[in-house]
Amino acid sequence: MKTVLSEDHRQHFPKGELYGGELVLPFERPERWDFIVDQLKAIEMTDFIAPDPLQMETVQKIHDAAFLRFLATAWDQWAEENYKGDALPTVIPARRMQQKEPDHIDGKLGYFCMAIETAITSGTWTAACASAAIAQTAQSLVSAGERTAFALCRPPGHHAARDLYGGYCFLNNAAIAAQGFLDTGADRVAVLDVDFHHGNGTQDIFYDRSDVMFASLHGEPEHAFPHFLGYSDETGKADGEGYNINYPMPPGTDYPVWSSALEEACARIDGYGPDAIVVSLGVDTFKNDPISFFKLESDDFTAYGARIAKLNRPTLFVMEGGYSINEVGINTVNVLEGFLNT
Ligand code: Q9C
Ligand code: ZN
Repeated sequence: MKTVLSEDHRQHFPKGELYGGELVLPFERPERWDFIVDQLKAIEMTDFIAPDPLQMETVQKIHDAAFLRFLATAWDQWAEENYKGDALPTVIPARRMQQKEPDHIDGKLGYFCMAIETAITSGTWTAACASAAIAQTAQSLVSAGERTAFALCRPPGHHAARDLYGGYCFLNNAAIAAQGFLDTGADRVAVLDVDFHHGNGTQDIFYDRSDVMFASLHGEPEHAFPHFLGYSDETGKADGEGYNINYPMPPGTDYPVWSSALEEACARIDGYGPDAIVVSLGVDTFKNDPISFFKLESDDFTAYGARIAKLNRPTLFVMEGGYSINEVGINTVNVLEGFLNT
């Protein structure tokens, strides 16, 4: 199996994340990547390759032009204000306010965010583009006939919508990869999102489309970020009706419960008959994850990797979340090993 990765991810490392009323060391930090790479080296089942240059045409099919312009220029605009910290939003266009992009960076940050914990730094755009290029390159390997590939993306992507960043995400790597499959001859693509958090961005991007099925297993919005999407009655609209499937689950959910939802999701995906599967692979379902409430054990990750392999379709794994630093590598690589050994 090939792993696509880049050192450029280190360019995104905010000094703080807004959490519990404090600026804390970001949960989503470069060290996560090091633990995953170390574990990939330990299992000796993967070759490491660098991404090809980013193909912006595909990115432009997933994200709005104004949003991409904002991400590309946000840091420079912020720097002009001579603020002391990294770029964080303060004001958002809440209910009954105008949805118009302002000129001032303080307004733009709020206009384009879906959550305010995520800071933009001088290197954020470089890292986000490298992350998307990784997903594209890994997708092209699978389109060219590889059974699977691992896109070691950082920053993650599944909370990013057409015109929204936040939840540690800027460009939706999994959505960009799904679009890449379609542009390379696939008729149908399934995105299976196993990150603890609902993939609100991916859902929103494909909500009215039947060429991408989105299935997500996640913490109930009543209790879990992103709180404002991910209910089971969100089934798609227009052409996309019936192609969006959410499995929200309560605090304390363990593998027997989680894996029965996975079983249902797999049955739906099987019935859809996709030409390729994109797995939004977050390992924040782990029992010791500091910001999540599912109870998966490390061995459970191996088991569900094997279950995904039984779908028997070309499968791209795209890295999303997972914040229990010491186990993020083991749990991620367990999924890949479970898949490869099946
Ligand atoms: N009290 C991903 O896993 N903060 N993003 C949650 C919980 C944001 C997660 C705070 C979590 C974002 C890609
Ligand atoms: Zn997550």
